[in-house]
Amino acid sequence: MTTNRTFTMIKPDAVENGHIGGILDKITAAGFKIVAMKYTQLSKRDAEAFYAVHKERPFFADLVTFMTRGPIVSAILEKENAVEDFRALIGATNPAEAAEGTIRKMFATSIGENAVHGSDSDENAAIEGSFHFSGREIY
Ligand code: RTP
Ligand code: MG
Repeated sequence: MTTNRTFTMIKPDAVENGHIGGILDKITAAGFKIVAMKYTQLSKRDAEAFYAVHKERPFFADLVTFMTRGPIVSAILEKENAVEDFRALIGATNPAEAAEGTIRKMFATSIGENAVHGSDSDENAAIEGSFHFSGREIY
């Protein structure tokens, strides 16, 4: 297994509910190293571009409204098998279906407001990481 990277966001619901610390604890306890991190807020244009793959889906407008309504924490994480292991750590998209002990089971509210994002492939991890961070912000 090779060490690689994934990209995550702590979404506005989790920030509003005071879960930044709890989620970062779970991430670091699972062996992920934070190589970039910022506290920021997405513009409508940012969110539409970031989630462009979902633009034809019925939930797209709600997703953009949700993701722009308050600050997020975005980060690049490094670990062996990072993308797959992080998807396992966050759990299913719908927290009602997420396994016990996963971040979404512990901290998410609903299928739409589900606390965290995790990249779904190495290719998307690289695209999403460079969408949020310049080379000088990654250590
Ligand atoms: P993410 O990209 O945020 O890590 O989530 P995911 O892969 O588990 O889910 P995806 O299918 O990529 O959906 C992206 C985000 O859109 C919102 N969503 N709402 N109301 C709905 O039925 C619905 N379905 C998806 C969620 O915020 C989901 O994480
Ligand atoms: Mg996704």
